[in-house]
Amino acid sequence: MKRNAHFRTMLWAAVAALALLSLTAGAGAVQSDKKIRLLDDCDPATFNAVLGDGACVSNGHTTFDEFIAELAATQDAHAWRNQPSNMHLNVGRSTLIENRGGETHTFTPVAEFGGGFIPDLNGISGNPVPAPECLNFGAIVFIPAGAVEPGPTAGADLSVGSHKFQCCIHPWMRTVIDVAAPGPSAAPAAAAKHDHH
Ligand SMILES: [Cu+2]
Repeated sequence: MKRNAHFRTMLWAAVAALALLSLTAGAGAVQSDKKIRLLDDCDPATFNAVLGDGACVSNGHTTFDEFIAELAATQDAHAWRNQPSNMHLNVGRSTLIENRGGETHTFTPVAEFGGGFIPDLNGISGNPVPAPECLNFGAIVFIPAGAVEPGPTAGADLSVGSHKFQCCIHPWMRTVIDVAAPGPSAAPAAAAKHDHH
């Protein structure tokens, strides 16, 4: 089928890029890291039949047809999601990105949410225009199933403000990280303490 061949081509490109990047999985987890989990529920038999061997390596239960049908109906495959989708991160705090699914995902910073690099999934999920960052293929970090990668650190990688991240394969998988300015909440407490006569 035409669509299947197309999926396979894109997946192969992703796997090739992954091999080039040779990421360091499972790098040292520090206790203060906040975790962001990338989740999916791919059924290996049906996903691999469409996408090729190794595309889905866990034991999920959503068949490829069910995945496509849910996307077509709701523009969202709910089991494919980032947890959390919103996070407050204090300055100095670091993150870990943990892929708990069976497919490869990305956690890519974008100026604005948009589609990823797989046109079929963009169309069916209602994200027709790719985020430019997802077309900058050499810079995309692929996180294979089961891998844990160091994520951004507030204050170092992320300035005070709001930062958007999405999967460039499944563009409805999104997280917003808000970094608050350090300190201001201490001021009212100090003022209140001073008011004692
Ligand atoms: Cu994904």
